[in-house]
Amino acid sequence: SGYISSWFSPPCLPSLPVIGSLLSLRSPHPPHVLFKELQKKYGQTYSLMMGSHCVIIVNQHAHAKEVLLKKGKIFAGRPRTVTTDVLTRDGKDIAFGDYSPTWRFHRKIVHGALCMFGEGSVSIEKIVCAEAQSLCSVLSEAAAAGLALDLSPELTRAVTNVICSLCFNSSYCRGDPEFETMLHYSQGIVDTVAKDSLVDIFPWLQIFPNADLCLLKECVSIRDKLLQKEYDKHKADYSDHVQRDLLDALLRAKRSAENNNTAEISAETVGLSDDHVLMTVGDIFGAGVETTTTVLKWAIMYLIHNPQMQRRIQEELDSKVGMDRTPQLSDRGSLPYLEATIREVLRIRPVAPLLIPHVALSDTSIGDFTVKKGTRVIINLWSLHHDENEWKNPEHFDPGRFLNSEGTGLIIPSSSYLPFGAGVRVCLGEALAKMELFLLLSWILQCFTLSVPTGDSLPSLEGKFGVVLQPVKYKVNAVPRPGWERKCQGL
Ligand code: HEM
Ligand code: PLO
Repeated sequence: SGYISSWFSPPCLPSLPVIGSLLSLRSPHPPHVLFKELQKKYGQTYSLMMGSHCVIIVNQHAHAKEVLLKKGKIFAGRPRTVTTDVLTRDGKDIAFGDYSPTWRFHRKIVHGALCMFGEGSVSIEKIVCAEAQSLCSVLSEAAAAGLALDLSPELTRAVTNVICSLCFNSSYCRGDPEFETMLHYSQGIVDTVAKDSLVDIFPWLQIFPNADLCLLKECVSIRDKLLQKEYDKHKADYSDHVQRDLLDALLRAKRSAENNNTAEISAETVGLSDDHVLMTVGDIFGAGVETTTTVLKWAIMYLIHNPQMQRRIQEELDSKVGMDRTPQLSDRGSLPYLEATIREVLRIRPVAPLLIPHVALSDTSIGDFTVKKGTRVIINLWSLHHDENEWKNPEHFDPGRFLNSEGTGLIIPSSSYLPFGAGVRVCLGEALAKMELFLLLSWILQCFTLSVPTGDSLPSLEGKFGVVLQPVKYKVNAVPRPGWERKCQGL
C-alpha cells in the first residue's frame, strides 16, 4: 500500500535534503505568480518541500473547494511558524491558531459579537458614515489648498476608527501620536510576518541575529502594550450588564466560563486565558485595518487608471442617490456598478493571494492524490482569480464581468472566485468589510473626482507581496465635482 499511496501523491518539485525545494523557488516573481507559472510544468496541483515540510499547492477551484468546503474540517489546521508564533503568543488567536475546541469556542464568540456590533447594526453604519464624512472634509481641505494627497494614512484612520469603536469603543483624532505609532508598527508586522521567511524553513536561524525577526519582535511588543492598555481599562470598569464592544463580549465569555455557571460551555473553555483574549482582539484589529485599507487603495488606484469607470459610478450615484443626501447602506441594491467594481477589485488583486496556509489534520486526499496528516496546503487564490479558462483576459480590469447582460443586476460569472476563502476558516469580517468598502467609496465618489496629480505618471498596478498584497504608495488629486464644491466642505 506504500507503493500505491506514493503513486498517487501529487507531482513534486525537485528537492534537496534540509533546504527542500528552495532552489526551484528562486524567482524574480512573488510566490503567488511563481506558483501559477509552475502549473505549466507540474500540473494544477503539485507539491514541494519547504525545508522538511511537505506543502501542496492548489491552483484550481475544484480542488480548492474540496479542501475548504467538502473537507473543510479535515483541512482546518494551521501550521505553526516562527513568525506567527511571535505575533500570536504561539497561536493563541483565531487566524493563526490551530484547530481545537478552544479555537472553535473563540471563533464562535467573536462571530457572535461581530454580528451584534457589526453587520446588521444601525450603529456601525453611523460610525462608518461619520468616518466617511471626516475623510471627505480632509480631501476637501487638501483640494482647497491645491495639494495632492497620499490617501493611505487617511483611509487607514477611517478604517481603524471603525474597528476601534467595535473592539474598544474608542477612536483616534487626526494627528493622535498613538495613531502614528500604530501605523508604524502595523506596517512593520505586515512586512515581516509570514514572509516566505527563511526562519520558517530553518528555525535554527532564530538563534542568530535576524533583522526581520528583530523588527517583528519590536513591533509586536509595541502593539501588545497598546492592546494591554485597552484590556486593563476594560477589566477595570467591566460590568456584566452592559456590553459596549467586542472586548467586553470576550471578557464576559471568559468570566462566565470561569464561574462555570453556564452548562453549555464547560470543558470547551479550558484555556480561555488573558493571552487568548488579547491575541484575538489583536487579530480582529489587524485584520480589520490592513485588509479593508488595502482594498480601498487598490480600488482608488484602478479608478484613477480608468476614469470612464469612475464616471459611470458617479452617474449611478447621481441618478440613484442624488445630491440632496449622502449614500447609505440601503442604497447598496441600487448601485450595482459600484458593487461590481468592488467585486472586480477583490478578484484582480486578492488581499490574501495565498489565503493562510491550511494543514491536514488526518490522512486524507485531494482529488485522486493522497495527502498525509500534517501536510500543509496552500490555496493559490491568485491562480483561481486569473485562470484563463474561467476569466476572459484575466489581467484586464472589467467590473462589467460581474453584471448581467442588461447591466442592471449582479452576477458571479465563475465559481473560481473566493476572495474571502470559504468553509470552516472563511473570513470572519466579510460582511463588515463589504459594508465599509461600499460606504467609504460611495461617499468619496459622490463628491470628488480622483486623478493622478498633473505631471505624475499613473502608479504601478504591480503589488508588493506580503501577508497582504499591498499596492505601491501613490498620490491623488481629489477635485470636488461641479456642484459639490460647497457641499463637500460642509459635510
Ligand atoms: C481570514 C479575506 C477583511 C477577519 C481571511 C482569509 C481571507 C480573508 C482570504 C483566509 C481564509 C483562509 O485561510 O482560508 C479578507 C478580505 C477582507 C477581509 C478580502 C477585506 C476586504 C476582514 C475584516 C476582519 C477579518 C474586516 C475583521 C473584522 C478575519 C479573521 C480571519 C480572516 C479573524 C481568520 C479566520 C480563521 O482562520 O478562522 N480573511 N478579509 N477579515 N479574516 Fe478576513
Ligand atoms: C496585519 C498587521 C497587524 O499588526 C497584525 C495582523 C493581525 C491579523 C492578520 C493581519 C495582520 C493581516 C491580514 C490577515 C490577518 C488575519 C486574517 C487576515 C492575515 C498580520 C487575512 C487576509 O487572511
